[in-house]
Amino acid sequence: MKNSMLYKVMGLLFVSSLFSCDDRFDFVNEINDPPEIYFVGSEAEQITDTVKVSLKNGQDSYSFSIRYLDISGGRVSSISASVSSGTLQQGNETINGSLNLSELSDKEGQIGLTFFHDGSGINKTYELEFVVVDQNGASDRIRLILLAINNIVPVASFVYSKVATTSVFEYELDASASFDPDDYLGGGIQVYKWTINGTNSFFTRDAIIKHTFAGAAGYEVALTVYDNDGEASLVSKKVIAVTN
Ligand SMILES: [Ca+2]
Repeated sequence: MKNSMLYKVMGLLFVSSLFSCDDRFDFVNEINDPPEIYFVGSEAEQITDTVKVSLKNGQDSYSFSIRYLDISGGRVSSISASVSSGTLQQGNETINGSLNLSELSDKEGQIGLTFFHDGSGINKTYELEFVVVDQNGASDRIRLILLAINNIVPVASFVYSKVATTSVFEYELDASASFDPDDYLGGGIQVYKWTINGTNSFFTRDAIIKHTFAGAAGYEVALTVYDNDGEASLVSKKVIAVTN
């Protein structure tokens, strides 16, 4: 028994002596692919987006997910996060340098994160960097750049024309001239709210719709548009003289 153990130790020493430390390091690196980390929904190593400095509750944060994997048979040993300022949370826990991988697979996983700006005002840039390291020390990194902005409310505008294909009272309402002034920062119109004569309201996703009025008369058509922050425009109103 003792001899068998001795042979094993000697064998290990013999195999080890075939490789210098540097050789072993090179050998490991040759067979080891580095781990990967990326933003869910984007293959880019760096993405730029905006975080709203809004007075509205629940809109002062930026939620995103990152995904990591190490498919070369190794395992991810750590994911670190550095944040220029503001607060990063994983669930309800504030991240201080290291993301919690304890409940996740060490080969691959997805982590939901939320960033809160520090409230110091608009036009401030936040930089977040995430580095994944595998058990052999190989790494990958991604960056998130967030510009703090205030939401700008959208602007409602529409024109109308008679189409009269299914009814003589059928009109086209075209709100495609409506816009969100902060579309260059990711803003956009999501919903169009039409109100006929102050009472009959309906919502559409499309900017251009067909509407059939009840008969020949004057109708007040009011349009309100909502942007992707849920904020409403001022109302745009027109009176349409519907004819036979
Ligand atoms: Ca907007």
